[in-house]
Amino acid sequence: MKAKLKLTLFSAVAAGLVSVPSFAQSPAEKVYIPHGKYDEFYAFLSGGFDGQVNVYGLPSGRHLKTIPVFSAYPMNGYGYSEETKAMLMTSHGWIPWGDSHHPELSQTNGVPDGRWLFINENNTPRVARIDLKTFETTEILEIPFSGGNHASTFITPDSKYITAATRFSVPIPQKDVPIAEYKKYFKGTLTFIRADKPGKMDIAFQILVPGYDYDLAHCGKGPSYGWCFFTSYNTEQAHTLLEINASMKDKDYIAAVNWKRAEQCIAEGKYKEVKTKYAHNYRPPEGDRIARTEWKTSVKWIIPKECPGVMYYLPTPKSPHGVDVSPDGKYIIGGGKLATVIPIHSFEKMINAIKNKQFAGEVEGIPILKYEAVNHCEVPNPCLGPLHTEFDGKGRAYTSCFISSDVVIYDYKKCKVLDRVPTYYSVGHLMIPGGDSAKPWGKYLLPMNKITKDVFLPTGPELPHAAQLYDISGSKPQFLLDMTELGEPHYAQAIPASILMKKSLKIFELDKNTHPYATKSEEAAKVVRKGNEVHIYMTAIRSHFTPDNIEGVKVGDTVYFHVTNIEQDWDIPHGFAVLGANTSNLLIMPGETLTLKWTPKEPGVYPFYCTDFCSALHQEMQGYIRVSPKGANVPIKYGTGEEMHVVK
Ligand SMILES: [Cu+2]
Repeated sequence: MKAKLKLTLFSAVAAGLVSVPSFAQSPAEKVYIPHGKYDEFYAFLSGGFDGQVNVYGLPSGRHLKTIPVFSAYPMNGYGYSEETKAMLMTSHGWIPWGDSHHPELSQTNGVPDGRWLFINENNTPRVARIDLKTFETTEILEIPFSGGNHASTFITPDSKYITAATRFSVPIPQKDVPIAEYKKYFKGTLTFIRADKPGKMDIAFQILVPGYDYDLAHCGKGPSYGWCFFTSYNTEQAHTLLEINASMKDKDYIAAVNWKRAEQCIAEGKYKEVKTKYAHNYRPPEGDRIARTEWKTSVKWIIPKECPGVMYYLPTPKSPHGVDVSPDGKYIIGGGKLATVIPIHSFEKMINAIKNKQFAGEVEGIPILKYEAVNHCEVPNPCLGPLHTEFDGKGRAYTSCFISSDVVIYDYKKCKVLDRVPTYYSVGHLMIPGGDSAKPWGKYLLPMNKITKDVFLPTGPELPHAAQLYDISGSKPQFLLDMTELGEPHYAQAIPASILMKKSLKIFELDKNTHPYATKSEEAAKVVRKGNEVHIYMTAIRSHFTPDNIEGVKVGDTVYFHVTNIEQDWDIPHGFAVLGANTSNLLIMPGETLTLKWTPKEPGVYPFYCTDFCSALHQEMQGYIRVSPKGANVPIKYGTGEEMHVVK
């Protein structure tokens, strides 16, 4: 009888008639992706101090790709090739490193749509756009009048704007002043960047604000559409020993910015056009795919006093870090690093408080609203060191807690703690797929931790950063996986694979390659001397370069290898490296042209080769370039497998 019952239950489960409680599957089964199947989500984790974005599959936790953004990347030559160098240009010169922080997917109606991923750079203030067809960085915009760009790149639900803000206030405009005169000279800026026009990313306006530290942001949606919220700390305006001096006050502020009102002020001419210089770098995703820098020369400043209604301060305990808006747009949650409660503000109460002028004061023309007038509730005894909050779309908020190393789960309307899960250890950001959008997909929770000891095999003084994957689809969160991370992720985003997979580009069409040095057939390959420059129009196809023998280069020449991969098959890149090149290799995708600049110093014969194992005869994919002494009369000669063409 027992056996029969088992069989019947089994058949019912198999037929999908009975839903299996999520615990029926072991954690290992839930993260195992059998051969031939794919992960359910793409997850984009910032690389922190590596300046990149790292892409993982969820739930497997497999690393799929590193997308170079603010740092040069030897793996594929990003930042080194002639076509990508300009991406790293700034008003401080060429900067091949960055500190990437908060990735944000583009949205339509508040829902991630898979067009682009944005991410900010903290150290040299910049924002970037990644095209999710190619998983390549296509655009980087520098932010002037900023001393570190942290509260970025949070997006409006229509992708119209992404945010930026000064983390460190500085003299604005910069000037030589005593640091002790912080209160007199130091200011902050909140920046709104037009983001929905690829290739035309631009600063719409900056709001000049008091000299606090502006930390994180999130924009309103639904009823709070038209507003963005920024946390600030150091309202004490300390300039030294901030760990004590910026922790004096019980409350700092969340700045609520009415960007619709800012747009009105711009339209009415209530702004100041300020001269400056900053870089806008754009690499078109098709055509010649050559990055170029355009120098921008001014921004529009809004002074809050001159644009009343543009912003308000919401007192928030204590040194708040994250600010997160619930999926319905009605609640604004502050994560006060030093607070004993999690304050939840109500957007509706905020609007009423503004209407009824329930002000507790004013700073530089910015009204400070009364805490009691805007606060919906305080979550009591949540955890220690609350930082960031994500949402599962089912009325629950998840806040990471650095000091107590856990994630607290609560009903944000009733302000009632429901559960908590441990992290190993000292969690910073956390991510739920779609967890900061209007419609979270929920399902998984990924706390990202700062300290890892005891989790992985020791690797000397430095350990990889770690994340824990939880299944949150059931009534209790279930621990699934310890994941290693690259760099130090600050925040992440995830989107169902089904949205991105279908638009993922497989090759660049050779016909549409408009690079001026593209070589579309082996017959077209050639070597051209222009004074001291030698341009090599080269093709790569399994398993040879054309030309693979080159002579007539002299010491004192600058050689440009313009290599076109003329393959038109998916997943057949060729690489290119030449002895003595002091930058990087190139990794050239099918249909693409990339250029390596090479300056030989001594006469000799130098080998070059394909760096990407492309076929059984990949090791044979090599060639030689002869370099003669300065003033030698060796003519330009080139060829592959036949008599050399001589250029007379
Ligand atoms: Cu090859």
